[in-house]
Amino acid sequence: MDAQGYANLQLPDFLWGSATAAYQCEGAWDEDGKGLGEWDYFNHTSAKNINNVDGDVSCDFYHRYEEDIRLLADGGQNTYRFSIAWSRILPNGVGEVNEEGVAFYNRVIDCCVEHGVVPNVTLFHYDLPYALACKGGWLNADVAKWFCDYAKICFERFGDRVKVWATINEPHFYSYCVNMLGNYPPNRSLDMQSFMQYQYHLMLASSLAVRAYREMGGDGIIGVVHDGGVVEVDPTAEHPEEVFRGADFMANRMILVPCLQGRLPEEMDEMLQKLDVLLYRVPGDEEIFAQGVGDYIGLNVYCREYATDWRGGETQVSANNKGGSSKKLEGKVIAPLYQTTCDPDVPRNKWGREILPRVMYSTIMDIVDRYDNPLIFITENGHGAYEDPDAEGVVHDEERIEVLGQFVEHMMRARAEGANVHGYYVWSTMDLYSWINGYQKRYGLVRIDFDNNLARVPKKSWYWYRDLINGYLNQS
Ligand code: BGP
Repeated sequence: MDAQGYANLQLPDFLWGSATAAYQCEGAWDEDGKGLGEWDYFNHTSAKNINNVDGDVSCDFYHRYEEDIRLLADGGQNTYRFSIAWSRILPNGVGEVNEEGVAFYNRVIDCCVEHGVVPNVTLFHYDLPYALACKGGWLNADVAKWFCDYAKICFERFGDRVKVWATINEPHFYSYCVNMLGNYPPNRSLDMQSFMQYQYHLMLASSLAVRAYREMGGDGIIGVVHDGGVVEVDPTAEHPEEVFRGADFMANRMILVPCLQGRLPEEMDEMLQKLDVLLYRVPGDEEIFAQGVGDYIGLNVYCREYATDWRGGETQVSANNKGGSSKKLEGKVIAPLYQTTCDPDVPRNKWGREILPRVMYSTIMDIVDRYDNPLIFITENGHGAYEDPDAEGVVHDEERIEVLGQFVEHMMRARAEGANVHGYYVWSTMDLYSWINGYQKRYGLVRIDFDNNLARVPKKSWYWYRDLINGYLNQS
């Protein structure tokens, strides 16, 4: 969708907001008819829940959504990105609708509308119903249809008020954590075959839902949210073009090409052969991809993929799930395509991720140049930290303000140069459950006191963001 297409929608010229996801904030894990989710099961039973945390209560958004949405609106934000828990709508993933689940999201959406906040709704943010996980989840050949049937229910029930939809959050990173890192359920490690099959089915499911949305006469926009990390190649690499091609295929193109161009990447078969992967596809899939082009791409911008030549080792991956107590950095070797490397001059957060705000600009411009300047929303951008409040309970998160401020400047620079960017969402609206790391790693604009009745206290960054939004709105 081009700039004129966006202008024709009845949406603010720029969406300024923040984001959450159902499992990470709702709590109420077994209330009002909700079915078991894969994360409920994993966190309650698996030894691989290494930090021994869960989302059973979390911020209790399920009961306190009004307070959270009011705070968001008071902070000048005109949009809220949240996700729907599939197992609240369909406790078994398919079949009977749980009306109490529908009623909850109706309340949330109505509350947004009452506060003049545009709801931006993600249909799947990592939380598969357990009943479907038992049937192989995203590896099952029927999963695209299951997802599409669920999506259609959401379009029907909420589409009168929801005009911005995302099908799936981070198909690439989700598949990577589930199948390669093995830190998300069902914890497969270094399973390249499943990693690729997952992405394929996730994008097929997404395209099927996009097609269904149009067939149903949906009058909003629908796209995919990608963990958009631009590939940058170490200047000392011997084969920079090959490294770029391999890393970009692995990190981006299985998602960007289907979403923005309605097909599979032309290099896919060649790459899969090198990776020794046999992808299962059926006749008719290509047509679904062709008919399921997204209206926009959502980018969750945190860091880049900093790549260099493959040095001959076996495929391996690592992540830091222990925060400050670990010396591990994020990294990977993807034999025989490339490996990531470390720039010692770039600062890192306590979980080993680079803090490099300029990647916002390069991530956006890379997509502008190579995918015909599509409509873009920055659907997440955040800074994870350990935080302590002062005596009044206020968090002085100057570091977050500094880092996010730079990210926003780089986004605005891209916009000034013609990028079709129309939205920015801070991750996260309030402190919430961080996958694997739990409640120590905080991203929120609002502090949640998990030890004191889940009290909400805006952080310094909440005030900073409110003023920043006002500043930009007054300029336009
Ligand atoms: C994104 C996810 C979010 C959120 C964020 C921070 O990949 O879409 O759900 O969790 O990353 O990640 P983490 O909490 O693991 O640091």
